[in-house]
Amino acid sequence: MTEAILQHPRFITLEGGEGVGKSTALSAARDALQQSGREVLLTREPGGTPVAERIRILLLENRAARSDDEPLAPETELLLMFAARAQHVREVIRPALQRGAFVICDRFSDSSYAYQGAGRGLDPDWIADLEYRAVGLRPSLTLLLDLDVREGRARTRGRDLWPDRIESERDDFFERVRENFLRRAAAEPERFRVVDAAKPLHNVAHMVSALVLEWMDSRGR
Ligand code: Z5A
Repeated sequence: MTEAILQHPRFITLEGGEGVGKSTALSAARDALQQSGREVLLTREPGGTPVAERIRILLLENRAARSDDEPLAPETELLLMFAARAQHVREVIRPALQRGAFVICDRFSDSSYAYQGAGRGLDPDWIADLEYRAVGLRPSLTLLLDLDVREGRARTRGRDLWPDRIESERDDFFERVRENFLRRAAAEPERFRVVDAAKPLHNVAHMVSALVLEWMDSRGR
């Protein structure tokens, strides 16, 4: 079924755990792509449109901190991720690709396989079905920033007064997420490039830029 998903040649995603340095990597990827002379759109998930940003609030607000509130069921979390993604693809990503832009998205469906599939234990076949029916689009390049879980969490510790709902998970949840990302990268070496995010920030940025330029060269820019 997933063979029918369109792998768009100008669609790029960034993936990885917490604190891996996606913000710097996004800027480096954008700067490299701008050498093509085309428009480059940066966007993020969950979010990227007004409706999807409202769903993001629902997904990330730390309801456990409020005793009067009910927890979000894993199934609800997955469906909300895909509701936001369907809206984002229809309203922002597809129109940008259709007008000839490159689109770089901070997280996409691989995060759902990693967090809701491996992290929460939901069936990956269900996720594949949602990906096929509600999204129908895949990146042709995915940069996976890989880092030891504890090191990533140490980088973001203290940044937020209140960690969001997913950030509040335990280390073993994030170990499953990391392992799933790496397994997906090994299964699809043509699409994924794994970047060692333990290196200093400027090295990570340089590596991302080199990988994007190499990828553009391989497809004749
Ligand atoms: N999620 C999901 O469950 N399912 C899905 O389908 C999707 C998402 C799409 C999004 O929240 C959450 O939603 C995310 C997954 C889930 N939850 N988690 N965890 P977000 O967008 O707010 O969170 P994030 O994507 O994880 O972002 P982040 O924690 O901010 O990570 P980052 O973007 O990689 O971090 P950064 O801001 O670039 O760097 C963090 C800090 O580390 C900063 O102070 C940097 O200066 C420092 N840093 C970064 N790199 C280095 C290096 N190389 N050396 C030293 N210090 C560094």
